[in-house]
Amino acid sequence: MTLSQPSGSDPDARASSGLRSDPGAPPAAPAATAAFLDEADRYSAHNYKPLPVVLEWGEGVWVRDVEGRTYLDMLAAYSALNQGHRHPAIMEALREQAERITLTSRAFHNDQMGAFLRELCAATGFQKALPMNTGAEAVETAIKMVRKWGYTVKGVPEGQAEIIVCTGNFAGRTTTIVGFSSEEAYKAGFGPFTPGFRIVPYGDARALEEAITPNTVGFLVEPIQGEGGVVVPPDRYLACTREICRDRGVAFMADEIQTGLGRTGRLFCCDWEDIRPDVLIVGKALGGGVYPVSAVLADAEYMDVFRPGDHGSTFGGNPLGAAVARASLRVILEEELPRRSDELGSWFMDELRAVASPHVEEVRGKGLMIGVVIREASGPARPFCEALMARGILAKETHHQVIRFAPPLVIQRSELERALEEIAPVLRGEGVRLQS
Ligand code: IF1
Repeated sequence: MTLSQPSGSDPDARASSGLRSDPGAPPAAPAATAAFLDEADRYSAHNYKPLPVVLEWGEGVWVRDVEGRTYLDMLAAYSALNQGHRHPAIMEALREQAERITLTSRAFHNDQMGAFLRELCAATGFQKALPMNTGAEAVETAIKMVRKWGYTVKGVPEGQAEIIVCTGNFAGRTTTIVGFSSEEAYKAGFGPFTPGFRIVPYGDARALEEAITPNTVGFLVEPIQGEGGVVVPPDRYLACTREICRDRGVAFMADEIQTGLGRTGRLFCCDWEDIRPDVLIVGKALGGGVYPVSAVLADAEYMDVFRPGDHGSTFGGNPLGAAVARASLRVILEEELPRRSDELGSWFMDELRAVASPHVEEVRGKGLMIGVVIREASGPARPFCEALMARGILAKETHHQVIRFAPPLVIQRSELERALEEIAPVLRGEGVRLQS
């Protein structure tokens, strides 16, 4: 049985549509696909090892490859597609603004940035925002802000500021950020690194307390670690560490680039413990899957350390990104994506846990940010993702053992039910080239 073509889909959709129940090891790439793979292999740096699928069309939760095969997108570009592929309201905002003006630089004002930041501050409850483009740029911006706050407000000696991060962190790929990664694979060959960072075990509030010195200016933490393997910290970890930071005059910096904007079942993952960070970092879905938009949010105590000319970027705050971000935020709020994520995610995790499989060690996550941990004895998660792909489900492994399920938050329950019909047999090992 296959699903009917997604509603309103491209009329000239070709070949087999919907999910397929034709399990088995991934077939050798068909001719059209192979040509694209060869071209990418020839001209692109080999900094990724993507699944051998070449996508040419997407709408909502569905994507289609150059062979005409349709897939359910269970990765959503690592939570940059919370609103789904080409959401109509976001595409309309993109088209309409593209007909007016797309880029001014910050040498001049534009008529979209102020409204975007006003709406973003209203949605997050912060006084001010600094718009950037990628998540890494926003993290770097937050690091510069709390360092300067440390020197000019807290009184830390110039050049001595320390920021505490956690084992298993992932905050982007710049050399400063990978410099405080606990993953050698992200660091190898890229040194020397930026000083001023300390690493403590994720989930251990006491370790944070013991690592704070008079020069500590910030604690940078993901409320759930995505790349780290969808690692949910112990209950009250965020509330405890937030309190420690308040007591010790350290900025609590929440990296919600992946967990934010509805992904975990609340607008922000910090909302689960009713905590308000000093600094909130957002990105990914803020751009609605069509444009890179990120931002740092904080109150004036922190944000006002910036003076004209001491930070910026060519595209930060551009009118096209701002118009898209306004529509992206509106969709998240008006379509109640956080509530959908919470309700569908709870149900979906229960269903995944009910799959009797000797290969699954644990199902964990919050909302529609889910990780299925494959036992070491069953080998890495990659072959399971390849078997899922053969059945029309696109998912990505992280940290070798974890299959990440994070579909667009606009997904329907019926689509998840259909997906489970293909996911369950794969989790039980059907069609999986188990590598011991
Ligand atoms: C890749 C990972 C996810 C992030 C958090 C900041 C950033 C990210 C919590 C930086 C970005 C992306 C980067 C992308 C794959 C993806 C990823 F596997 F790399 F780690 F999602 F888990 N904070 N995550 O997750 O944002 O600069 O990319 O806009 O680099 O391979 P960015």
